[in-house]
Amino acid sequence: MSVLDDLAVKIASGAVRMVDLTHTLDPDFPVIILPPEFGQCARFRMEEISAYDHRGPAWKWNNISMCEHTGTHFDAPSHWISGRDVPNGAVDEIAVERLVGPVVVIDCSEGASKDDDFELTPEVIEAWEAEHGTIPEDCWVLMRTDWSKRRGAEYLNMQDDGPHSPGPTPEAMRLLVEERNIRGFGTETVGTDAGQGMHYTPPYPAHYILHGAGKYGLQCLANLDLLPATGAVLIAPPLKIKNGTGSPLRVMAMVEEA
Ligand code: 23J
Ligand code: MN
Repeated sequence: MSVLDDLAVKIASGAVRMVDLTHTLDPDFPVIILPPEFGQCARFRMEEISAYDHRGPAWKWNNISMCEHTGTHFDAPSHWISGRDVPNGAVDEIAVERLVGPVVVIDCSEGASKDDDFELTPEVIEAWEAEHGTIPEDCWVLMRTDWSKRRGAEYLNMQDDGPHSPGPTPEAMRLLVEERNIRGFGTETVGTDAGQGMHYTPPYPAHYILHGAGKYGLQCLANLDLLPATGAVLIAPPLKIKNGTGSPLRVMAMVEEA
């Protein structure tokens, strides 16, 4: 059987399990809140055009609007100043082959349950590699924190000094990007960076280091607890927005059952 015939049969039978890693686009889903001197990201909005009524007797449809970085979304290199001159750095320029690829999951859920500012460090990555092997080149790396199970104000976790949520250190990002040469990095939190990520050098190191090297980001992922540490394939195609810096998308993974 050909690879594709085999895959189609296995998806239909459940031998290859499809996992939806996407939150529902919903006006109530939180968006990142930056310090007030900066421009802000818009939530998802939906406005009814018609619903089988005098505005359109046989059809229902809606106008929608949102920030490129609302809900479960993709970050392209052009999102960050470090990536402004990266070739093919906007979502419409990324080759489709880049949008399907292998994925590993680093489980930080225990640490994140005890520490809202839990850091993914080189030590955490090296401990993961001691168990699962070296992170392969050109692989998506997802940081599992179970943060996607939080609801309402708990998700942004805004305190007097700003948001508190887990994320990677600059050293961890340099290891993943410069030594492992990953394809991209994804999180269950509102950013690829920690809530307090502006206090690192450089500020927002995940954004700065990933995008400067032409790597991608995924944020507000869900269901990472349903993925194996290694062996899954991620499907993450952003919308083809001309010069877009990111886009909401449906993210899914294929997992071969043992
Ligand atoms: C702009 C500035 C800082 C951050 C972000 C956007 C994001 O997290 C994003 O959605 O890319 S941290
Ligand atoms: Mn983003």
